[in-house]
Amino acid sequence: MDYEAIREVDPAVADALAGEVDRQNDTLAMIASENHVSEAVLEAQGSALTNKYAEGYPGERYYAGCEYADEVENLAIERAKELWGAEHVNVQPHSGTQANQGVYYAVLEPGDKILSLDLNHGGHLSHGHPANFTGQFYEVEQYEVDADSGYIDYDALREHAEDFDPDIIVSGYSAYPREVDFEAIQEAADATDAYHLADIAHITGLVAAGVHQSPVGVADFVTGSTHKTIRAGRGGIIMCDEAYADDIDAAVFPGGQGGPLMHNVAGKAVGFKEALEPEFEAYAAQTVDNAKALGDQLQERGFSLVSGGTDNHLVLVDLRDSHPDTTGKDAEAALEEVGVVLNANTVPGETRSAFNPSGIRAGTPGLTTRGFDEAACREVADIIADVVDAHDDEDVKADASARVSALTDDHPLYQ
Ligand code: DSN
Repeated sequence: MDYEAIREVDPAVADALAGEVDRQNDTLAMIASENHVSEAVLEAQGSALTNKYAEGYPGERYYAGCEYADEVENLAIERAKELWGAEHVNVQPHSGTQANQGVYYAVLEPGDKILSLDLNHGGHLSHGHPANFTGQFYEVEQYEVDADSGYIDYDALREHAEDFDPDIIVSGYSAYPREVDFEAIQEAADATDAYHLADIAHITGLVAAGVHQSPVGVADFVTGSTHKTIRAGRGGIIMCDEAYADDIDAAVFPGGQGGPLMHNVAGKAVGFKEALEPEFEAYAAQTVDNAKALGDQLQERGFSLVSGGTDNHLVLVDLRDSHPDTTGKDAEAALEEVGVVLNANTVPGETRSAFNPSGIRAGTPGLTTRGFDEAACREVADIIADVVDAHDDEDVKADASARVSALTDDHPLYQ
């Protein structure tokens, strides 16, 4: 990736792009929502389809010249149907948040009621946070994880639903390390005659590979982003039964978006094809095994994990017991210095702020893409523990940096 054409026009951007490739090669991408797509997906996203306007859907566009756009979008749709088993798929949302917006716009009126998980407990901004349009256009109440176990309390959720009588219940989370029981949430939705939106943004790849239960065929709507565990082109996706197809398509375009980002749709198509290969199941299973190894070793080293472990691709560390004077931002900054890139995160019962919270979230999708196994992830846990234990000690950080370099050298990424 030498970016020759860009360099001729714009050396400053070429330098930044090359710098980003080096950064990804030389550090551990442990932000749980990130991954490393293949060079094939990168090429698709950098293709001439970026020039094409294709408002509408395959075969029904508002502009001429869409034969290749149609071909690519149809491939993305058919592959998504095969991956997740959905009756209808819309691959045009620009992001997971836009996908959620499409569902809300399709079935809710302003002032309708959303019941969703609190952000501090693992939810997402687009599920009704006051700073997001959802928190302003709709009436929102939020459920929480159980204070002692860290697990969703499905009985309490159902009682909350019966009390609040929501129009839609949102499941699927951004910082919840446990398997989600979509059937239990569907029962709460059925009991209150509410729609059920399952936002599987984080676990799209785990669901496609069968290492996490699927909400497709259970929830009314399933949304996701396409660049996280599924490792395809950047953006979002909506899945639903045929009965909702027209409403969802109209809500995405022209309801909420203009022209689809066809170069990203191409990236989705290519990434979905890769995910249909048998190796992808092994990748997804290894991602979960790696997160378990990472979490086990962090616990060995005295760290507290929310819910005591993980069933998926991420661990959520609550620093308050083990490191009461270290904030999530302190840990994030010290770890970034040594090449471990993860994010400070709020934890259930948060006593600090969203900007400087009490936890860190760490995921294994990116590490697994570059070939890390459980032993390598235990070494990563030891590096994290050493640095957080002594985040002002320059010798410890120098040693940690060298160990990160050894790991990245052993697991090359982009050439
Ligand atoms: N920003 C993503 C995450 O980190 O979970 C969600 O949109």
